[in-house]
Amino acid sequence: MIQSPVCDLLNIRYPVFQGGMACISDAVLAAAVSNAGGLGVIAAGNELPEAVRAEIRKARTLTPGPFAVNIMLMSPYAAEIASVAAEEKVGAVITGAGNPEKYMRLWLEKGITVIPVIPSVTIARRMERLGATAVIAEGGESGGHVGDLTTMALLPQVCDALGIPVIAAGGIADGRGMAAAFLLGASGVQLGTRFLVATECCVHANYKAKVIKAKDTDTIATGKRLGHPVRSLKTPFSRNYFAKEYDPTVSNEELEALGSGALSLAAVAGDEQNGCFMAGQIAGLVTKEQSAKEIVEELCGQAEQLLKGASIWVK
Ligand code: TUI
Repeated sequence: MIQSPVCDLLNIRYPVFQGGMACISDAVLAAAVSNAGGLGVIAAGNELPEAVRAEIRKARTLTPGPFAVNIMLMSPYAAEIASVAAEEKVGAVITGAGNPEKYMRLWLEKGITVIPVIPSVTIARRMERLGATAVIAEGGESGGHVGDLTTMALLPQVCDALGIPVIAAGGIADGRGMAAAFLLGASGVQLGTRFLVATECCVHANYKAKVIKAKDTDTIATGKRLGHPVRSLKTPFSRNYFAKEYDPTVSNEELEALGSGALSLAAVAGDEQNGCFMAGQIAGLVTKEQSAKEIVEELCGQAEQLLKGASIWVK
């Protein structure tokens, strides 16, 4: 059994977080992961604050376990959702795509565990100073909005710099990735791409099929020109976006407009032409749909065996 301080901190059985995927991670998926002993996460994405409140209340009817809300700080509703999370006294708040500094006191005063996603040591240090309970060090292998550093380089540097627990994200989809993250100093892992194909994940069937079919080189990071690169599967949408961002005749406003709504076209409509199918580089390792419980148990079982056997290399 793999146990870490993160399990005690959040009152969970396994130190496994489900990624808060905008448009995708709803109460049903979060509750399934929490019922499996991991930390389920509801993604607020660009949803309206009252829709997020409704998902939180729905999750409470589906699981007695703790779950988190992921607040995407680029959302125009981020401030209101920050208040909803505080009012609803969710077990934990995870933040992404920005600096949560102005909301931290509000959550901490309510006794809410605050876990920012961070892409660098500098930002990680700042979050620890502001009172973050733990951080998620997310490498650029991840799907969605990504930083520059790889998980392999970022994780040990963040672990050395901080005294609070570090959860690893980016490029992890099986027990090997989980064991490697623990050896690099992590005390938990977060997986997005693998949970995209969970039975309980509501994403369109075309999205799951694309992730299952993807191989190692099938993702691309677009949007660097706008300062917020996004990793997604190579599709007509992402190839067209990539070409346009290197075309000086295309304005930043046109690029912004091209990206808007594309994730929901993929997640809800399964639109293979115009949808943005966000997924991580590890998609090639994700080969079948499984229940959240099977995913969590298989992952932790494999990691346990690997960590137990790691001493074979030492003579
Ligand atoms: O947030 C994510 N991944 C996401 S958000 C998302 S929704 C979206 N849709 C369209 C365009 C853009 C986003 C899809 N995937 N991951 C967490 C993450 N956070 N990655 C990087 C960061 C981050 C970046 C900068 C965290 C903090 C930060 O701080 C900046 C500062 O100034 O302190």
